[in-house]
This record gives sequence, structure tokens and C-alpha cells, in this order.
Amino acid sequence: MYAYKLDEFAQQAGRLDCAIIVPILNEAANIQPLIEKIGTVLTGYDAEIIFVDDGSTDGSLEILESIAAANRSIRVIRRIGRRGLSSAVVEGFLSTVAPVVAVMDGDLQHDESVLPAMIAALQSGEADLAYGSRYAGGGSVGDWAADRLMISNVATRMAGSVMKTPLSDPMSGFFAIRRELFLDIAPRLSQAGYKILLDIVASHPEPIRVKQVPYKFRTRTAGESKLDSMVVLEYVELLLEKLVGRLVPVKLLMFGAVGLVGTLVHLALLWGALTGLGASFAIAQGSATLGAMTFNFALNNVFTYRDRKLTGWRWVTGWLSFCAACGIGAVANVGIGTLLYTEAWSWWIAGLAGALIGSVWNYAATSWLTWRKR
Ligand SMILES: Nc1nc2c(ncn2[C@@H]2O[C@H](COP(=O)(O)OP(=O)(O)O)[C@@H](O)[C@H]2O)c(=O)[nH]1
Ligand SMILES: [Mg+2]
Repeated sequence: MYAYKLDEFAQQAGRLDCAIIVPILNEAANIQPLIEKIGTVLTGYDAEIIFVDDGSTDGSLEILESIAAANRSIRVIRRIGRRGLSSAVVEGFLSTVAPVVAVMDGDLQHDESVLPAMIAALQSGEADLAYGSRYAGGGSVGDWAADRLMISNVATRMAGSVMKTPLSDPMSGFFAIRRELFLDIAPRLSQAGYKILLDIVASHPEPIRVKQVPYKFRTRTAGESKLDSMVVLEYVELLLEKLVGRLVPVKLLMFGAVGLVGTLVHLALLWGALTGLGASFAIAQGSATLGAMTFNFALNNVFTYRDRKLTGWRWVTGWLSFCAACGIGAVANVGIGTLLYTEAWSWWIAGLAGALIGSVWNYAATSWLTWRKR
């Protein structure tokens, strides 16, 4: 009986040619025009458009759901308490069975008229990945200010170091890929940040057959850009993860960098307490330790763990657990250092080894205790 029903269903439905994934965060004014534009250029294709929304508050979701309710080629994925362009796009990918999947922004900045060329390149077997390029002949970034242009150029050059396949525009968020290839790569993706195309290409051990399709990046006319200064940080984190992530966790490196700055803060506080306040060494060292721990906690909270940032009351309990974990780390540090020293290692090797082991403990303990993933 089920088989019969499935057969009947199959006769009604066509075979899906492609899916277009559109990440959305507060794009109310852009949704309807975007669907119309895509619909115009993809006539003749059996396509679905999958919007992935991360909790828009401007009515985008209501607009999307009312459109989706009347049209089964429009689908909506809602994520709750999540953020991030890359991970949103990955979820869109995993929700479709279309053999060719494209990704484009929901703010009308990507020129939909090149979609057919990208899709055709994959369908014909000419390429496994086709991407919209603002830097290829005929493409353009539109009216960007000089500083944005320069940042983009530097970032593009840095990307070259992590990719087996050279791309003229690795920062592009506009591309299409064969679904099977994406699924091969998916388990290795970092999913951090905003640069999903770069993540895909950098996560594939071999070169990918690509085709670039030039297009002109349009200026945003409605809604606001969601990219802020954190984007630069996320980008560097993605690059580091692709370069050394297999050897050391990037968060450990960031934790270590914060620790180095924290050591300077410690020395400054110690100096201030000794010379400025005339405190005894024990009191000065104790206050400097507490001050430096608080500094390290606060900086790690906004930098290393900005994806799990603690606020309000949880900031306070987080600070307590951080101090407790680092207290144990300090005991381990002194214990191991002293042990090595009494075993006749030179003072600086004993000191460094203690500090290193203490720091790794601090990282491991606080990543579990203070900033555990929920
Ligand atoms: N689902 C989701 N979409 C996002 C997020 N951040 C940005 N977007 C969407 O991603 C697209 C590109 O973002 P935009 O802010 O325009 O980036 P810009 O063009 O580089 O300034 C737009 O459709 C945004 O609505 C996010 O955290 N989650
Ligand atoms: Mg945009």
C-alpha cells in the first residue's frame, strides 16, 4: 500500500534539478524581490529555494512562512539561538537532495542572472564547483570604499595559503557545487565564521575542478550588513584552523595569546602595587594574580570564546569557575616546576615546563568548566 502511494506521489512530483540556499538575517524588504528574480532566471529548472533563518526579528520569518505555505518549492529552516553564515548554509545543504546546490545572499547583492551559467557548468560536467567572481574579467565589487577594497585584497591573498585550488574570489558567498562533492567535504568543514566557499575549498585535500563566472556585486539597498569587526577575527581563525588546526586547537593558541598579554598585565599590576601603593610583596603578588586572572577571563570571554560569551549572572559564575580552575593550574605549575628543578633541570626549563603544563591544564579545564558548549 505504501509502495503504491509513493508511486502515485512520484508521478505528481518532478525531479529536482537544483536547490538555492539563502541565509537570512533580517532581510524583510529583500525576500519577495529575491524570489521573483530567481524565479525569472530559473524558468525551465525544477528548483527549490531554501531559506535558513537565524532568528530574524524584522518580520522576515513571517514573510517567508506565508510564501512557503503557498509554494512547496520555497522552504524555510529556522534555527533557534544560533548564529553564523557558514553553519546556516551547511544546514541548508544537508536538507536537500538536489544534485546541484547553489548558495547566494538574501540581500540582492549577488546577481542572480549568472545562476544558470553556474548550474549549467555543473550539470554538463564541465566543473564540480562554479563560483561568482567579482575579480575575474567582467566582474566588479561595485562602489566599495578604498579601505574595504584593500582589506578584501589582503584577505584574498592570505586565503591562497590554505587552498589547493586557486580561486580569483575566495571570499565570494555566491557559488554552486555538486551535492555529492559537498557531502564528501562536509565532515571536514570548520563551519566557523562567514567564508563557507573558502572553508569548502580549503577542506578538500585535492584540487577541485572549478569554473569562475564574473559578476558585478550590487550595493545593498535595503536592510543592513551583519558583518562587523569580529569578521576579521573569524577569518583569521578559519585560516589558522586550516593551517595548523590538525596539530593544535586554534582556541588553545588564542588562549595562550591572551595568557601572554595577561602576564604583562600581571607584571604591571605588581609593579603598581609595590611602588604606587607600597604594598608588601605577598599582598601585591596576590592582588596582581587576581587582577590578571580577571583580565584573562574577561578577554577570553570576548575573544577566544566569543561564540559562547557569558553575560550577566553567568559572567560571575564563569569568573568563579575560571579562577578555581586556574588556581589548580597554578598548583600543578609550581609542583611540576619544582619537581623538575629538584631533578637537576636548569631553572628556566623547569619554570617553562611548569608554566606550559599549567596553561594547557587551564585551557582544558576552563573549556569544559567555564565555556562548555551547551
Ligand atoms: N542565517 C544567517 N544569515 C546570516 C547571518 N549573518 C548574515 N546573514 C545573511 O547572509 C547574507 C550576507 O550577509 P551580509 O550582512 O549582507 O554580508 P555582506 O554582504 O558581506 O555585508 C545576507 O543574506 C544576510 O541576511 C547569520 O548569522 N545567520
Ligand atoms: Mg550583503
